[in-house]
Amino acid sequence: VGGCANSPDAEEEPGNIVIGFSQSGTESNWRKRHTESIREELDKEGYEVLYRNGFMNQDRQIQDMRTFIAYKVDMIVFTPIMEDGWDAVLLEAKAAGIPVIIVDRHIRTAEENLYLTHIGSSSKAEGNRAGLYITNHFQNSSQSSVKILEMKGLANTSPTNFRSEGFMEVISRDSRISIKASLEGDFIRSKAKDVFRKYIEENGWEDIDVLYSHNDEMTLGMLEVMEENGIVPGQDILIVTIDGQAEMIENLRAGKVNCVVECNPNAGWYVRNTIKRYLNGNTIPDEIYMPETVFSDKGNLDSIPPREY
Ligand code: GYE
Repeated sequence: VGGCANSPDAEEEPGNIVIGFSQSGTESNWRKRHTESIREELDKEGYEVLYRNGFMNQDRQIQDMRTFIAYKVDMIVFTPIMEDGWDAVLLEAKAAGIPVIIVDRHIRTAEENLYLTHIGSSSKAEGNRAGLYITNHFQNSSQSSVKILEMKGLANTSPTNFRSEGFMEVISRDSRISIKASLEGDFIRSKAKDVFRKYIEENGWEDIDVLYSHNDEMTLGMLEVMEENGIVPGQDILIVTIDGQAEMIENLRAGKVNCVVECNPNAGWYVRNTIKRYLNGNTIPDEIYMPETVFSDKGNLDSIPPREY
């Protein structure tokens, strides 16, 4: 009975499964929660996790994956910082017989079947939801034009591309609504703050009706700039932001932002379940989307679940 090191079942025991987890960085509270969620759930399952932080550097992330391949881990879970540039290392993993699960961001590859599945958000649906809040908000307004300032995340990443695409798809249904300027804040608070401050110095802010920001960290930086400039956030400028960090929910309740489109960082359970099902021989779907919602000043402020990030 149990505990015998030579038991033929020994290899089936979760304790023997080693997962390499390569995270893209620690740029936001959202990201920290994403990392914790995955590590917690894999620990609960008894998997051994080798964790590496790529510190927002793709070369470093590729190096981390090569380390996992050299260690002959059983599976690799990775959050690709950029969309392109992964083919070579994924081919190496494939040649080594190591299945790869991509979490959060999407990749573009020239080759087929380089990974088992993708688990994350539909960034396009998030962009759609952000657009819907705005088109609904102005539906009955007599305003003849609505000008949006878009603060984009990091270029050449799937959340940035899809959040723009989904948003455009919806706002283009109302010819009064348009994007006045798109700035790049890289998903980073200090970067968005600097870029927005410079924008205001050069262009003023009076003709901006709406801020659409691709993540909360950037929005937080921009709120500081608004305060410096005597702009009343949520009133002078309508604010729609993506993620749903605790601090942003407080701002929503305080009326400083108008709509928070949730991006769900709690991928851990889905990753754990997928690995378990795969190891048990089940077929895994190509795409696993996680549930997400919208919180806004249009009615559901009392039903926001507590946030741990
Ligand atoms: O919205 C942002 C983070 O890739 C979906 O990255 C993720 C985004 C998230 O920095 O806060």
